[in-house]
Amino acid sequence: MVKQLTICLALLCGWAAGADYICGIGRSDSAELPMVSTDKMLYSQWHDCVLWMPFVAAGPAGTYYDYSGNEFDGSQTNPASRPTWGNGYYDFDGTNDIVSRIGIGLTTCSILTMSAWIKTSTNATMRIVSLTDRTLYSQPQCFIRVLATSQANVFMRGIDTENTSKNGAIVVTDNNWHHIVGVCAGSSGTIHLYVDSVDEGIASYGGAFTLDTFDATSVGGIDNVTEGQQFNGLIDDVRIYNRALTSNEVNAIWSDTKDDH
Ligand SMILES: [Ca+2]
Ligand SMILES: [Ca+2]
Repeated sequence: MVKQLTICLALLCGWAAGADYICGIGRSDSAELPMVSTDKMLYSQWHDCVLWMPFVAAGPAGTYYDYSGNEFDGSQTNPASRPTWGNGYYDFDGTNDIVSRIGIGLTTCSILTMSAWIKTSTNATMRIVSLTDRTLYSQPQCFIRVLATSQANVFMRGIDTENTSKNGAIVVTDNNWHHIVGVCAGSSGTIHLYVDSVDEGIASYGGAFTLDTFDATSVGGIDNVTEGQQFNGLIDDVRIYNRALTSNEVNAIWSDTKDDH
Protein backbone atom coordinates (compact mmCIF):
# COMPACT_ATOMS: atom_id res chain seq x y z
CA MET A 1 0.00 0.00 0.00
CA VAL A 2 2.81 2.37 0.89
CA LYS A 3 4.54 1.66 -2.38
CA GLN A 4 1.31 2.11 -4.32
CA LEU A 5 0.68 5.40 -2.56
CA THR A 6 4.23 6.52 -3.24
CA ILE A 7 3.84 5.73 -6.91
CA CYS A 8 0.54 7.57 -7.11
CA LEU A 9 2.00 10.61 -5.39
CA ALA A 10 5.02 10.52 -7.66
CA LEU A 11 2.80 10.34 -10.73
CA LEU A 12 0.64 13.20 -9.50
CA CYS A 13 3.73 15.25 -8.74
CA GLY A 14 5.00 14.48 -12.23
CA TRP A 15 1.79 15.79 -13.72
CA ALA A 16 1.75 18.80 -11.44
CA ALA A 17 5.29 19.63 -12.52
CA GLY A 18 4.27 19.36 -16.14
CA ALA A 19 6.29 16.23 -16.87
CA ASP A 20 5.92 15.19 -20.47
CA TYR A 21 5.88 11.44 -20.09
CA ILE A 22 4.87 9.08 -17.34
CA CYS A 23 4.82 5.32 -17.76
CA GLY A 24 2.94 2.58 -16.04
CA ILE A 25 -0.43 4.24 -15.57
CA GLY A 26 -2.37 2.00 -17.92
CA ARG A 27 -4.72 3.12 -20.60
CA SER A 28 -7.95 5.01 -21.05
CA ASP A 29 -9.57 2.22 -23.05
CA SER A 30 -10.37 -1.36 -22.05
CA ALA A 31 -6.89 -2.65 -22.77
CA GLU A 32 -5.84 -2.72 -19.16
CA LEU A 33 -2.48 -4.00 -18.03
CA PRO A 34 -3.20 -7.47 -16.65
CA MET A 35 0.06 -9.01 -15.54
CA VAL A 36 2.49 -6.48 -14.08
CA SER A 37 2.22 -6.29 -10.30
CA THR A 38 2.65 -3.02 -8.47
CA ASP A 39 5.87 -4.21 -6.86
CA LYS A 40 7.38 -3.96 -10.31
CA MET A 41 6.26 -0.39 -10.73
CA LEU A 42 9.53 1.15 -9.67
CA TYR A 43 9.00 4.81 -10.29
CA SER A 44 12.48 5.40 -11.65
CA GLN A 45 11.79 2.86 -14.37
CA TRP A 46 8.77 4.73 -15.60
CA HIS A 47 9.78 8.35 -15.34
CA ASP A 48 10.27 9.75 -18.84
CA CYS A 49 9.24 6.49 -20.47
CA VAL A 50 7.80 7.50 -23.83
CA LEU A 51 6.66 4.11 -25.06
CA TRP A 52 6.21 0.71 -23.44
CA MET A 53 5.01 -2.39 -25.28
CA PRO A 54 5.17 -5.27 -22.76
CA PHE A 55 3.15 -7.56 -25.04
CA VAL A 56 1.17 -8.94 -22.13
CA ALA A 57 -1.86 -9.65 -24.29
CA ALA A 58 -2.56 -9.77 -27.99
CA GLY A 59 -4.37 -6.70 -29.20
CA PRO A 60 -6.74 -6.63 -32.16
CA ALA A 61 -4.96 -7.88 -35.28
CA GLY A 62 -2.43 -5.30 -36.38
CA THR A 63 -2.56 -3.29 -33.13
CA TYR A 64 0.26 -3.31 -30.59
CA TYR A 65 -0.60 -1.62 -27.32
CA ASP A 66 1.58 1.00 -25.68
CA TYR A 67 1.10 1.05 -21.90
CA SER A 68 3.30 4.07 -21.18
CA GLY A 69 0.22 6.20 -20.59
CA ASN A 70 0.77 7.93 -23.92
CA GLU A 71 -1.11 5.27 -25.93
CA PHE A 72 1.37 5.42 -28.78
CA ASP A 73 0.08 2.11 -30.11
CA GLY A 74 1.94 0.40 -32.92
CA SER A 75 0.21 -0.86 -36.02
CA GLN A 76 0.60 -3.05 -39.05
CA THR A 77 -1.99 -2.84 -41.80
CA ASN A 78 -0.65 -5.64 -43.98
CA PRO A 79 -1.57 -9.05 -42.50
CA ALA A 80 1.43 -10.69 -44.18
CA SER A 81 3.73 -8.25 -42.42
CA ARG A 82 2.44 -8.84 -38.91
CA PRO A 83 4.56 -10.76 -36.42
CA THR A 84 2.91 -13.81 -34.85
CA TRP A 85 1.54 -13.58 -31.31
CA GLY A 86 3.47 -15.91 -28.99
CA ASN A 87 1.59 -15.67 -25.71
CA GLY A 88 3.65 -12.91 -24.16
CA TYR A 89 5.91 -11.85 -27.02
CA TYR A 90 5.88 -11.55 -30.80
CA ASP A 91 7.61 -13.83 -33.31
CA PHE A 92 9.09 -11.97 -36.29
CA ASP A 93 9.60 -14.06 -39.42
CA GLY A 94 12.70 -12.30 -40.74
CA THR A 95 11.13 -11.38 -44.05
CA ASN A 96 8.78 -8.44 -43.71
CA ASP A 97 7.31 -8.45 -40.20
CA ILE A 98 7.42 -5.05 -38.54
CA VAL A 99 5.55 -3.07 -35.88
CA SER A 100 5.37 0.61 -36.78
CA ARG A 101 4.46 3.69 -34.85
CA ILE A 102 4.38 7.12 -36.45
CA GLY A 103 5.27 9.75 -33.89
CA ILE A 104 6.04 9.33 -30.22
CA GLY A 105 6.58 12.97 -29.42
CA LEU A 106 10.37 13.09 -29.55
CA THR A 107 10.28 16.48 -31.21
CA THR A 108 13.28 17.92 -29.43
CA CYS A 109 15.10 14.69 -28.83
CA SER A 110 18.72 14.89 -27.69
CA ILE A 111 18.95 11.83 -25.43
CA LEU A 112 17.00 8.60 -25.51
CA THR A 113 17.18 5.00 -24.30
CA MET A 114 15.88 1.92 -26.12
CA SER A 115 15.28 -1.39 -24.33
CA ALA A 116 13.97 -4.79 -25.44
CA TRP A 117 14.20 -8.52 -24.83
CA ILE A 118 15.10 -10.72 -27.81
CA LYS A 119 15.53 -14.41 -28.58
CA THR A 120 17.07 -15.53 -31.85
CA SER A 121 19.41 -18.08 -33.40
CA THR A 122 19.98 -16.09 -36.58
CA ASN A 123 23.36 -14.51 -37.24
CA ALA A 124 22.45 -11.56 -39.42
CA THR A 125 22.19 -7.79 -39.22
CA MET A 126 18.73 -7.35 -37.73
CA ARG A 127 16.98 -4.30 -36.28
CA ILE A 128 15.36 -4.64 -32.87
CA VAL A 129 14.12 -1.07 -32.22
CA SER A 130 14.69 1.83 -34.61
CA LEU A 131 13.89 5.53 -34.53
CA THR A 132 14.10 7.20 -37.90
CA ASP A 133 13.00 10.16 -39.97
CA ARG A 134 10.56 8.97 -42.62
CA THR A 135 11.72 11.56 -45.13
CA LEU A 136 15.43 11.26 -44.36
CA TYR A 137 15.58 7.60 -43.43
CA SER A 138 19.17 7.13 -44.51
CA GLN A 139 20.36 10.02 -42.34
CA PRO A 140 19.37 10.60 -38.70
CA GLN A 141 18.72 7.37 -36.88
CA CYS A 142 19.03 5.69 -33.51
CA PHE A 143 18.66 1.96 -33.15
CA ILE A 144 19.61 -1.24 -31.37
CA ARG A 145 20.24 -4.32 -33.45
CA VAL A 146 21.87 -7.73 -33.71
CA LEU A 147 25.00 -8.13 -35.80
CA ALA A 148 25.92 -10.95 -38.20
CA THR A 149 28.82 -11.63 -35.84
CA SER A 150 26.26 -12.55 -33.13
CA GLN A 151 26.70 -9.54 -30.83
CA ALA A 152 24.39 -6.61 -30.06
CA ASN A 153 24.98 -3.10 -31.38
CA VAL A 154 23.74 0.42 -30.69
CA PHE A 155 24.03 3.11 -33.34
CA MET A 156 23.36 6.85 -33.47
CA ARG A 157 23.51 9.25 -36.41
CA GLY A 158 22.67 12.94 -36.34
CA ILE A 159 21.14 15.30 -38.86
CA ASP A 160 24.55 16.15 -40.32
CA THR A 161 25.48 12.44 -40.60
CA GLU A 162 27.83 12.47 -37.64
CA ASN A 163 27.58 9.02 -36.19
CA THR A 164 28.93 6.56 -33.69
CA SER A 165 28.42 2.85 -33.15
CA LYS A 166 29.14 0.42 -30.33
CA ASN A 167 29.36 -3.37 -30.60
CA GLY A 168 28.96 -5.68 -27.64
CA ALA A 169 30.97 -8.81 -26.84
CA ILE A 170 28.24 -11.08 -25.46
CA VAL A 171 26.80 -13.57 -27.96
CA VAL A 172 23.07 -12.88 -28.25
CA THR A 173 22.17 -15.34 -31.03
CA ASP A 174 22.32 -18.50 -28.90
CA ASN A 175 18.53 -18.94 -28.91
CA ASN A 176 18.26 -17.76 -25.30
CA TRP A 177 16.49 -14.57 -24.20
CA HIS A 178 18.74 -11.51 -23.91
CA HIS A 179 17.98 -8.00 -22.67
CA ILE A 180 19.40 -5.30 -24.95
CA VAL A 181 19.59 -1.63 -23.90
CA GLY A 182 21.07 1.19 -25.95
CA VAL A 183 21.48 4.76 -24.72
CA CYS A 184 21.93 7.46 -27.38
CA ALA A 185 23.04 10.90 -26.21
CA GLY A 186 23.41 13.34 -29.06
CA SER A 187 24.04 16.12 -26.57
CA SER A 188 27.34 14.49 -25.57
CA GLY A 189 27.95 12.45 -28.71
CA THR A 190 28.07 9.21 -26.73
CA ILE A 191 26.25 5.90 -26.86
CA HIS A 192 26.14 3.17 -24.22
CA LEU A 193 25.28 -0.51 -24.66
CA TYR A 194 24.06 -3.00 -22.05
CA VAL A 195 23.34 -6.70 -22.56
CA ASP A 196 21.67 -8.69 -19.77
CA SER A 197 22.51 -5.84 -17.41
CA VAL A 198 26.20 -6.18 -18.25
CA ASP A 199 27.88 -2.93 -19.24
CA GLU A 200 29.13 -3.53 -22.79
CA GLY A 201 30.79 -0.14 -22.96
CA ILE A 202 30.56 3.37 -24.34
CA ALA A 203 31.49 4.83 -27.72
CA SER A 204 31.94 8.52 -28.34
CA TYR A 205 31.82 10.66 -31.45
CA GLY A 206 33.99 13.25 -29.77
CA GLY A 207 31.50 16.07 -29.58
CA ALA A 208 27.85 16.97 -29.39
CA PHE A 209 25.57 16.69 -32.34
CA THR A 210 21.90 17.10 -33.12
CA LEU A 211 19.63 14.12 -33.40
CA ASP A 212 16.32 14.64 -35.10
CA THR A 213 12.58 14.94 -34.93
CA PHE A 214 12.21 11.20 -35.12
CA ASP A 215 8.77 10.60 -36.57
CA ALA A 216 8.93 6.85 -37.01
CA THR A 217 9.48 4.11 -34.47
CA SER A 218 9.71 0.52 -35.57
CA VAL A 219 10.16 -2.86 -33.95
CA GLY A 220 11.70 -5.67 -35.97
CA GLY A 221 12.73 -3.60 -38.98
CA ILE A 222 12.83 -0.09 -40.41
CA ASP A 223 9.60 1.81 -40.94
CA ASN A 224 8.73 2.80 -44.49
CA VAL A 225 11.89 1.21 -45.84
CA THR A 226 12.51 -2.07 -47.60
CA GLU A 227 16.25 -2.14 -47.19
CA GLY A 228 16.21 -5.23 -45.03
CA GLN A 229 17.67 -5.82 -41.57
CA GLN A 230 14.41 -7.57 -40.69
CA PHE A 231 14.44 -9.36 -37.36
CA ASN A 232 14.11 -13.14 -37.31
CA GLY A 233 13.14 -14.30 -33.83
CA LEU A 234 11.22 -13.21 -30.75
CA ILE A 235 10.93 -9.67 -29.35
CA ASP A 236 9.33 -8.62 -26.06
CA ASP A 237 9.01 -5.70 -23.65
CA VAL A 238 9.99 -2.80 -25.89
CA ARG A 239 10.63 0.49 -24.10
CA ILE A 240 11.80 3.94 -25.17
CA TYR A 241 12.75 6.70 -22.72
CA ASN A 242 13.53 10.31 -23.50
CA ARG A 243 16.55 10.35 -21.21
CA ALA A 244 19.57 8.18 -20.44
CA LEU A 245 18.79 5.36 -18.03
CA THR A 246 21.42 4.77 -15.37
CA SER A 247 23.12 1.41 -14.99
CA ASN A 248 21.08 0.86 -11.80
CA GLU A 249 17.85 1.43 -13.73
CA VAL A 250 18.97 -0.90 -16.52
CA ASN A 251 19.72 -3.50 -13.87
CA ALA A 252 16.30 -2.97 -12.26
CA ILE A 253 14.47 -3.54 -15.55
CA TRP A 254 16.51 -6.64 -16.29
CA SER A 255 16.02 -7.96 -12.77
CA ASP A 256 12.27 -7.33 -12.79
CA THR A 257 11.65 -8.92 -16.20
CA LYS A 258 14.22 -11.72 -16.45
CA ASP A 259 11.98 -14.31 -14.81
CA ASP A 260 9.58 -13.93 -17.72
CA HIS A 261 12.34 -14.65 -20.24
CA1 LIG B 1 5.73 -12.06 -42.73
CA1 LIG C 1 5.74 -9.90 -22.71
